[in-house]
Amino acid sequence: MSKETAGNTVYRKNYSPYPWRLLQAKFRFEIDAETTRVFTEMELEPGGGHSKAADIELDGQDMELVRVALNGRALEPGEFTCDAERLVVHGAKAGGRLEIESLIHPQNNTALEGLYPSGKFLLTQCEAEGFRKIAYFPDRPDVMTRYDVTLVADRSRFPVLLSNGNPVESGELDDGRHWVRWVDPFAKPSYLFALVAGDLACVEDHFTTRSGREVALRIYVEHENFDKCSHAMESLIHSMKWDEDRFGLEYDLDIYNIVATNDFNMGAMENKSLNIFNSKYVLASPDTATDADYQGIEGVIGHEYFHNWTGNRVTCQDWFQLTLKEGLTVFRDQEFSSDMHSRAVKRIQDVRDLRSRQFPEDSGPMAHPIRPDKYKEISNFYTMTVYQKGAEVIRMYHTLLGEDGFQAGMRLYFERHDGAAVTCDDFLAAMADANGVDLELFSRWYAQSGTPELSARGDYDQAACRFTLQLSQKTPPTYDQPEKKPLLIPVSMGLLTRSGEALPLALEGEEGHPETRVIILDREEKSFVFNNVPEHPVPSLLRDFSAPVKLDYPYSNADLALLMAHDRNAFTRWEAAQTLAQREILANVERRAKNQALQLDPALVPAFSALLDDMETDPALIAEALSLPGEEYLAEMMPVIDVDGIHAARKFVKSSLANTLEKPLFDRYRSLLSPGPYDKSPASMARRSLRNVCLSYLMETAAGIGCANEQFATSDNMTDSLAALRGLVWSGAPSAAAALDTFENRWQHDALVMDKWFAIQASVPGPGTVGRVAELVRHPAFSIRNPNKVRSVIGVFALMNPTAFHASDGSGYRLHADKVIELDALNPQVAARMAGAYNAWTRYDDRRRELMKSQLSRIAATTGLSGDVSEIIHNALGME
Ligand code: 0A1
Ligand code: ZN
Repeated sequence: MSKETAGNTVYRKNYSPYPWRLLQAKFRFEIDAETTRVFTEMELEPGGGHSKAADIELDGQDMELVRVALNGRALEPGEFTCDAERLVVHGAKAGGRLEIESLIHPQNNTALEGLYPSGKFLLTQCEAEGFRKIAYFPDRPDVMTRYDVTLVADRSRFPVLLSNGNPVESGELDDGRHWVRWVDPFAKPSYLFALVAGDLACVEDHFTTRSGREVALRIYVEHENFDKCSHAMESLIHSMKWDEDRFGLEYDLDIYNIVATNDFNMGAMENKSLNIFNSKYVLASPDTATDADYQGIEGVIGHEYFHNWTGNRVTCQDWFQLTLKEGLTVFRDQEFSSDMHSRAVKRIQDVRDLRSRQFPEDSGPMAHPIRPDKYKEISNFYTMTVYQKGAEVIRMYHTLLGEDGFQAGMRLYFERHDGAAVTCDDFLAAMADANGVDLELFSRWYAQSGTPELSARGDYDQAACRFTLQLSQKTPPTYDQPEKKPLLIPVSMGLLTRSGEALPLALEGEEGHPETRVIILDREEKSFVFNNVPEHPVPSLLRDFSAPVKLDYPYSNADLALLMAHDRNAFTRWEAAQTLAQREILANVERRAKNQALQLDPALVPAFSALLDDMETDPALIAEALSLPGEEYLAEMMPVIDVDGIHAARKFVKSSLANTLEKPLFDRYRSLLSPGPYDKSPASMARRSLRNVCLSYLMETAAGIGCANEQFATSDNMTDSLAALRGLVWSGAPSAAAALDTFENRWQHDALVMDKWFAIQASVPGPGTVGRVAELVRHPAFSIRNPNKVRSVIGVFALMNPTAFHASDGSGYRLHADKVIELDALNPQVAARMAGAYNAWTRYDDRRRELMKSQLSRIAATTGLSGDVSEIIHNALGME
């Protein structure tokens, strides 16, 4: 990827292949925390795009170069140049064997990219461009080669030495060091390289693939966590089985290693046969992990495992294609979780997440298509858009082609591209060719940013028994793209009678489909005429959220109540409840702004009360329906965000419902008490989920504190303990401080549980939390060097607690900016995530805009600001 730069922006259109073919890469790492010596040996020959005069350009950062030799001859100064970003070997002609010796200093690496320390061990993180901090190398995903890696280290400090592939040899040196040689038989790009060295415990199991390969499964953790790996191991086994059953994909090596670390910038990393995980996504026991943690572990273990085919066997040509592996792999992990648990609940949770985090990204200064056209710092593009909207795009292929058509497309994709580095266009072509369809129009989803607005209108002709549904679309301009074109939007739908019966769906000239069908909007406007419709129907639209759009249909509240009670599709039933609640909350935001009294539409009460009385439906679904839309999503609905109004109105609606429905809430809460000890079955998780939603409503009533105190005192699991603690702390209960102390005393030695203790306090609504956060960052268990701690305190406060972060005196912004600046000097990637808190700054009132702008300017003016934070801040400032 030639980094043709215009103020160091990288453009997709400037892609050109690497002029050399890399036949082999051999490494010898003499590992030591202070200084690690790296010997690199590469076999190069001219490749596609090679010109005779070509130099050999290698990426390299934060390293010391000791020696370079070509074909056995040490190069003289003048035969190569080396600067802070690359090593260039001049006049390499036909290539040959290039040898390099270099030094790195892992101990000083606080950015957690490259080779770095965590606790008492050393590990690597290479995606996207971290390998260049380990060795001089063509650090780009389209350069794939086989790795032969020898690790040498002191046996007592580093008894475990791991890399990708298989251990083929090992031995002892007479100075107390030992060595292991690992060979990975699969060619791979450098971002999938990993090494781990240290004293770790290993939990082992095995899996037999359906063609009979015996795979050793090993999870490496720090010794004290040895007993917290069983759920991760089970999840891995389930993932391997599921990928065989649903996608026909088998594991391809004899070893699958996972290493858990407390110090990780992201969730986990899919390095070939040596995954590295944030310990949050490995370690669990009922008393330390919540049900959400258990599900998160299953999802992330699945995600990394599924990358072995979608990402590793077939990888990305360049980083603009990131969604090729990420959107697809998120889709696969979503499907895995849906097949393992409730499909409807998973869909609801994913859509909630998309709306509250991806929609704002698309309407803010970092808006980009799922396949971006340019970037400054690639780490800033591991986004909700590339991942979650990318997964929605894959889901639309699935909706359009069906499971069989989709799987045929996947088979063709692997047939054509196994072992190669390819593009999103290649994926689309495989889907189109396998199904004999033209997906030209669909390709716009890759190129266009922004959330499309889908507007639907119905017209009923009684005499002709005909219902006409008129659909139209418009994507508002985004910061990166002023002009938008119509997209291909699949709309899954049904029609309901006023008594909730499903009507057959017969378009003109058709026999009719029962209950659900997918109609396709492929231009700006289109009408669909349904025949034999005996009465004015209520349309059920966008079932299962068949496209990532904002839907507008003029439903009456009665229509919504009907859909909520009778629609065949669980997602649209939930959606109707959300829309009802959202209308009610936004109406109260308006009343409050006009100094009018807040009020609850009495029609809402029976709809919510019916949910509490429903003993048939999955309790987890009822819990979702009772959960009001979040403040971030409500903010998306307002041209000027009224932070305090949204919070007050939402609280008013919740509290009014809670006090009106106190008795049924209390009864349901009581009835859901688990009869026995904790178990992690989906049914038990569903009961806890509904019970704790009831508790959160009850916290608005006189009964709440009593329930929470009792639950906190008697719970045998983290899900219930934490829900009770949150209830007490958020409601400012007299017992809250003591409960926090009890919790802290019990868990002070467990980093992951302490993250929860921090997060609960940083999430308390209201400006008072600014002072509390200032105290939390001074707590001995807090460390700004640890990303999980940063996310639990600064991330929760700045990205998930609007009434605290946006405290009207600007104190939240000041504190946050101080921390972003401090963090940037240590870990730019995580600092850049935190800096995203200002992304919607132009949508607030004048006073807050000014206050935010001055902090943005202060950050921008910091000397030595990283490229990561600079890109985020300058984009935000550029919005004016
Ligand atoms: N490929 C990983 C995500 C990941 C990206 C960057 C990282 O370090 C900066 C780490 C992980 C995934 O999708 O799981
Ligand atoms: Zn991924």
